[in-house]
Order: sequence, then structure tokens, then C-alpha cells
Amino acid sequence: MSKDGAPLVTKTALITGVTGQDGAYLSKFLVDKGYEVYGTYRRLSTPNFWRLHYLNVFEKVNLLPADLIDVGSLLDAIRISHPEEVYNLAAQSFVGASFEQPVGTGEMNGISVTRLLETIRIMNPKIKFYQASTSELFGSGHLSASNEEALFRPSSPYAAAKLYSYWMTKIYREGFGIFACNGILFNHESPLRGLEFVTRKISNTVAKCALGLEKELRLGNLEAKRDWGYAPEYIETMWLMMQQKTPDDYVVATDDSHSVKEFAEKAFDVVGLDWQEHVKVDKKFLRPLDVAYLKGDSSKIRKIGWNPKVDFDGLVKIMVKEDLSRWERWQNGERFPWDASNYPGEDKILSRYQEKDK
Ligand code: NAP
Ligand code: G4F
Repeated sequence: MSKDGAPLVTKTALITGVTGQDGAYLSKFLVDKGYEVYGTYRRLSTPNFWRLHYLNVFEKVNLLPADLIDVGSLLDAIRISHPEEVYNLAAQSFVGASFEQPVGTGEMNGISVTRLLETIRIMNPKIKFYQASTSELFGSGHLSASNEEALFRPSSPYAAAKLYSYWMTKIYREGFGIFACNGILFNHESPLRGLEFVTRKISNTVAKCALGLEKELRLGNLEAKRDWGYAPEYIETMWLMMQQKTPDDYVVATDDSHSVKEFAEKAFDVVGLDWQEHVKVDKKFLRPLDVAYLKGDSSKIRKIGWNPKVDFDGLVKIMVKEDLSRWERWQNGERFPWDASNYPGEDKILSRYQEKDK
């Protein structure tokens, strides 16, 4: 029996991008459901499994080396794992970086999805396929909540590549009868979020400010609004859509939107500091194009049983408290798997926009 008393299922799933935020949470979720879980990771010069360790799931995931741009490795991952369900989460997931590496982002977030779909079509078209689509597809110009029918106006190389893979997923569903779903997920965050994303950058820096380890938080566009939810609740929808009778596309969101400024203000509130004394705007963090406003309408996925509980305030608290606890433990000499202690200050990382200014 699983933790919630439901009978355990014995299915096999393959997750691409198992080392990322969503990959780690989804691994834990599926392992707890009784799945045999395989996960792909890419070869790096330094191991990168801290999130799987953090969730105590590293020992339970079967690891397969594969790179999105290497078709043979994807083919082997499917041949070895024999999955009933493939969750394609691997991607170049940082919108900011997509302006600096547009070609690589196109390969990884666009063409590679066709590589995977082709592999499934040829090897075993009965495999179910989940594609990590995104609210970035909606892009700029929306003034109200977006549902599955809203217009797509991608505003970054990231979003353009994800739009291509969104359509390819639909095309393989309609053209080849593959059970393929697009999860159009709005921003979802957690203490396992990468440090370059704005929410975790804020929670981590706020924690350091509270402990006297840092004084400033340098941010770009404070006015951008996002629909931010809690990642562990979002990954549940990936599984949920794959259990339906027919494949479909679903928006996943809290249906609420807040600005970066509000996030920073609330985060400093959690530790009793005034955000205005610490936040500085730095144009290094502005993008050539930015989506001003994103808010979802997730009625469709809620109709099939999704019921998230964590709201904006709750999310900010979870993230700040966890980063605070980590830095406190670090100050007490405790060492444990965690990204921030190895991360270089962002001043150390040059951007192509800085070069342009010279
Ligand atoms: P993440 O933490 O950045 O994880 C991305 C994963 O992709 C990592 O495991 C990464 O491996 C892997 N990867 C990157 N390039 C690869 C390559 N060339 N070959 C193989 N693996 C590669 O992202 P996330 O937040 O978990 O997001 C998961 C997916 O959902 C992504 O596709 C993202 O675009 C999409 N999405 C995310 C959100 C969100 O708010 N989080 C919203 C909508 C959609 P390394 O660990 O080696 O880097
Ligand atoms: O945290 P962000 O980098 O996330 P963004 O661009 O919304 O993308 C995330 O969500 C997408 C879903 O909508 C995913 F598809 C994607 O993979 C990723 O997970 O930036 C959020 C907002 C942007 O408007 C950005 O310009 O925050 C603004 N921002 C302001 N200062 C900043 C900063 N973003 C970052 N990363 N760093 C800053 O200093």
C-alpha cells in the first residue's frame, strides 16, 4: 500500500531530466506510487544528483546516461527501461539563457522532442508521452487569464522552441495515435528550484541577508507578474493527465498572479527585513524581451481531480524558511547536498548584454 492507503501500481516510467527540480519531485512521487522509475541524466564533469539525495530517492531511481541531442542515447534509454510512460522534462529551462544560446535552446527544447517522439513511434507507439510545455507559450500581450484556447505569442527563443515541441506532441497524437499530452505548466517553484530563477534567487539571498551573509539583492524587471505555484503539487498533474482515457493538453496554474516586487517584499517580510533597504535594480538582469504578465485558468485540470493547496504567501514562506534553515545549518558547520554553497556570485558571471554596454 502507498502512504495514502491506495494500492501500489507496478508500472515503469522513464523521466528525462531526472536531476532537475521537477525530475526529482516526479521521481519521488512515482516511486511512492510503486512505479519502477528510470531517469536520464547527462554526463557532466561533476555529479549533479543533489536533489535526488535531498528527497531520499537517489537509491530508488535507475539512472541512464542520455543527452537530448544524442538520438542513440535516447533510443537506448527507452530500449533499456521498457517504459509504459515517458515524462519528457529535460530541457534548457532558463528563459534568460535562451537569448544567449538560442540555437542550442532550439535543439534541446524543440528538435529533441521530435527525436523522442520518433523513437517512440518506431520502437513502441503504445508508450504514453508527457511533454513539459509551458505558460511561456502564451507570451506577451495577455491581460487576463489564459486557458488551453488562449493565443500563443512566444516572446523568447525558449518559448519559440517550446511552441514547436508543443505542436509536434499534438501532431504525433493526432497523426500517429500516440498517447501524448502537453502539460502547459505555469511557473512552479520550491526549495529545489535552480538558483538563477527569480524566486529561489530571492529566497536564497533573503536568507543570507537575514544571517548577515549578504547585503544586497540585485534584480532585473520588478514589475513582471507571474502565476507562481508549488512544484510538488504541479508534478502530480503530469501523472494525472497520463492516467486519463484519452490524451489531451492541460493548463496547470494557481489562477493568481503577483509581481517580482511583491515576491521580494513578502520574502523580506518573512525574516522581518524591509525589502527596499536591500533590493537594487541591475540592468544586467533585464532581458531583450520579457513577458509582462502571466496568469492561468486551470479549470480543465481541476475538473479531473487536481486540487492544489499552497498559495502565494505559503510558497514564499516555504522557500525562505528552507533557505534560512540551510544557511543556519551551514553556519553551524553542517554539510549536506545543496546547491547554494557552491554557486558563484552572479557578479562573477558575465552576460552578453554587459559586453554590449562597453
Ligand atoms: P530544471 O530544474 O532546469 O531541469 C532541467 C533538466 O533537464 C535537468 O535535469 C537538466 O540536466 C536536463 N537537461 C538540460 N539539458 C539537457 C540535455 N542536453 N540533455 C539531457 N538533459 C538535459 O527544470 P525544471 O524546472 O525541473 O523544469 C522541467 C521541465 O519543465 C523543463 O522542460 C522546463 O522547460 C519545463 N517547465 C518548467 C516550469 C517551471 O516553472 N519549473 C514551467 C513550465 C515548464 P542537468 O541537471 O544536467 O542540468
Ligand atoms: O524566474 P524566471 O527566470 O522565470 P521565467 O522566465 O518566468 O521562466 C520560468 O517559468 C516558465 C513558465 O512560465 C518556464 F517555462 C521556464 O522554464 C522557467 O521555469 O523569471 C521570472 C520573471 C521574469 O519576468 C524575469 O525578467 O522575473 C523577472 N526577473 C527580475 N529579476 C528576474 C530577475 N528573473 C531572473 N531569473 N533573475 C532576476 O534577477
